[in-house]
Amino acid sequence: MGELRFVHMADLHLGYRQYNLTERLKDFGKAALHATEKALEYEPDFVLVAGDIFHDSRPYPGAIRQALQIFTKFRDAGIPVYAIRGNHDASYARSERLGGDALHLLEDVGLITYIRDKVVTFEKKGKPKACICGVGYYGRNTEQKLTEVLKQNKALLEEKGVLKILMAHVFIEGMVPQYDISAYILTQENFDYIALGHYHGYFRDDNARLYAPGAIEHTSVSEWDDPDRGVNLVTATPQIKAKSWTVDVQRLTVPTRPKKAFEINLGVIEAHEVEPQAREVVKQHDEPGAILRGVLRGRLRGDTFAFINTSNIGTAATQALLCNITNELETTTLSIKEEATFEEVIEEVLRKQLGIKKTAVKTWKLLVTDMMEILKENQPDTVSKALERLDKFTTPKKKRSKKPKRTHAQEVEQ
Ligand SMILES: [Mn+2]
Repeated sequence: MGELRFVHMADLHLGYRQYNLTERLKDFGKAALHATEKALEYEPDFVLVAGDIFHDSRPYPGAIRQALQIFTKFRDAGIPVYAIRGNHDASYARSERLGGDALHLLEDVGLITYIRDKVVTFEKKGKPKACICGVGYYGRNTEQKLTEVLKQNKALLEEKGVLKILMAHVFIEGMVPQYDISAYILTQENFDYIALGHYHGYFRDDNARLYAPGAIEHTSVSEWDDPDRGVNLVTATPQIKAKSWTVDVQRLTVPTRPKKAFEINLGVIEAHEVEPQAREVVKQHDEPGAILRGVLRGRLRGDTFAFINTSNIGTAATQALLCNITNELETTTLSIKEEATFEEVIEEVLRKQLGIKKTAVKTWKLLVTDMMEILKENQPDTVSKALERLDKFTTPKKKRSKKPKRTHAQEVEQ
């Protein structure tokens, strides 16, 4: 009977003009086109798109043109494309109200088969049959919707020798802390391959047959630590008497624009020093065409944020496409001069930061220096020594009455 080969893609987000840059809109189209061309080399039997083809539920014609270009390539190669609705697409209700959505449009021109909460079959001469159960985005109601669809298509899904695929746009357990549906529910029906969308990273659980190829480009900085962007190429082979299928999942990666997040550690610094020092760090990270994100860290002497122009720091990257600078500097109210002694620093901290009275500072300073000395020794009994010292310091000399005095506030409450 032979095997079935298909491509699983998701979250193309066509039309996303990220950072208000047309270059980014082009990037998303380019990445999807690249994945398409790579996929075509493997001559798949069909293609799955697990939601969020478009970034907007009302895609601008420019984004629709990108989609037409991509899906025409599959149609011209005689490869059917099956797609479901993601959370970025119009909701079911809205699509009904307005006479259809952007996916209907792609279906009307014969480029995709829009699976709207139903089961469709893939049949081709000389090839095993496949059943694709597709459920659009319903968030936390996905389980309920899925149960309905499974019930209505019971007979079709129980057919023997058929490759059974479930396609959904949903967060599952293990992907994000607040997931929409448990992995257990999804795997109950013994699907041979569960094609997920919505999760923008690459996710695979071969034992549970759960797969998410991730977004085709980075849609947010939180995804940057995972440079792998691409689609899945799946080969499904029926086992003896087709009671089960083995699936082999390969990764087809797509090159994307370089992105780099870095910290600009400035230590304790005066406001006027921030810009020149940070610019030097930015220059070191500059890279042609890249998207950079620098975070300013350190402590500012005095409350002088008003003097820091973060966009001026970003301009130090002359080759990058974009360099965003986030200011996460903290302030310090300590007015210590550069050449301050250790004693002076401690005194400043005790008085200004901890609000310890001038009269008590002497005793506290003694404790701090004592403790430092003890800890410096690093002897086996260091900790007990330190605790002993601390105990002596904190135990009140006079025994106080156990019953605390009633405050005025407590009296009023009662
Ligand atoms: Mn998405």
